[in-house]
Amino acid sequence: MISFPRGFLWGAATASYQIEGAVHADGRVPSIWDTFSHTPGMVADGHTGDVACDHYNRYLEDVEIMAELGLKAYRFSIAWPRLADLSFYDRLVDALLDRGIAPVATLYHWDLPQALQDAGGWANRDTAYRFADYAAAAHKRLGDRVTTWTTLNEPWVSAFVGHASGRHAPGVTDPAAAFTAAHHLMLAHGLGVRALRAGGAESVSLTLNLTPILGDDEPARLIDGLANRIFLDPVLRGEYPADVLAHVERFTEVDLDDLPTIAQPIDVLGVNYYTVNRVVADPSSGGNPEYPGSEGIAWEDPRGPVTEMDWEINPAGLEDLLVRLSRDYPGTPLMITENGAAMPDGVADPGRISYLDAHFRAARSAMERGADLRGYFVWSLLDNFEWARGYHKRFGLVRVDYETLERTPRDSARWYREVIARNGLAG
Ligand code: IFM
Repeated sequence: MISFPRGFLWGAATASYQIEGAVHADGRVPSIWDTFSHTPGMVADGHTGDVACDHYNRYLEDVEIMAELGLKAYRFSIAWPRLADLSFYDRLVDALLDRGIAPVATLYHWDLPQALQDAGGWANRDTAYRFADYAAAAHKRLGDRVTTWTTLNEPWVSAFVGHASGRHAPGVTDPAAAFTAAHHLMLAHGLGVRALRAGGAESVSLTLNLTPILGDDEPARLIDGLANRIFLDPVLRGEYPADVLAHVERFTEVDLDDLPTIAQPIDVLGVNYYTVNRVVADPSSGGNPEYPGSEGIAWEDPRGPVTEMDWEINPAGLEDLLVRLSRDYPGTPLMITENGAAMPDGVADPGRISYLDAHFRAARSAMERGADLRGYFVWSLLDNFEWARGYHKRFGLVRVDYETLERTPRDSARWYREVIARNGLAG
């Protein structure tokens, strides 16, 4: 038996636009993902989040499923476009607490109100201040019951997939805007932390998607800078790494006076881990638009088995990442806020079970090597709207039939229930 420390926080995660639906309910205003998904050609088969899993109306059933799984915590995001009426989250949080499940709230999982985008979005510095106001308001409403708050989910994706490759909303393809957005997202995080602390929040965190970059030294160093250190260092060390800053300044200027605000102490770093990337020097390569300035670097194909996203299955990458974080950024407890796999549809999902089993073991090994890991949230509780890939990619422990909206726990859900119950893995 491989056991985890007492109190290890086993959970599952979702995000507002990916599951809620009910996009016109109770005064919700449009978000950039409403606009983007309704723009022909941007999302596979024209899928949108209009209905999604209808979690907004079926949350009680979903909380019941969570209770059956024995989840200790549930990570969800609050939709900024619902700021005018947050009563849905009151109901959700109360239902979770009734069943002894700790609510873990993320304030921004990519659904920026369209009106803010119309004023410049994350490329506009003012959006960071608007975020802090929103954080304060959400905390005022829910902070008596929600003790764990995350400012942003995966700012790398918002900045670079949203503004460099344009594969995600708002669909901008401007490298300078992408670097500016990255900086403003970090400023929003810092201002948000301050606002949450001012309201008395107990535990405040940021969630980053961190991707180990393997391959030739020089290209791997550059891409690691643009994928990982560009957020880790400003937030946890109060500085841009010199190589990253020199790279950013090729495209735009950032206000370094913001760094003390960005580097507000946090209580936990959320880590979203799915895969590794492999890069090599290749003078003929035009680079990857998600990493502006990566001309001369080529991305290699994944090695070995992949998930339905074509992402290499590499649990050792998670172990190394957790050990690296605890070595390079000591003193910040870690939480895996997302890990999971898109697998072929069906209720039997042995691939997902073996993916999770291998990653749980990797996390446990990292803890033995010194990583201060406090919990693990599986992505995702439910099948959901996988952004530009629509509903084709299924990440859920629980299957969703998009015709009937019926939920069916998969084999992996039953397996996860056992893991949680014994706080460990058999054998
Ligand atoms: O579905 C996404 C989630 O919104 C953010 N992290 C990665 C997941 C899988 O792509």
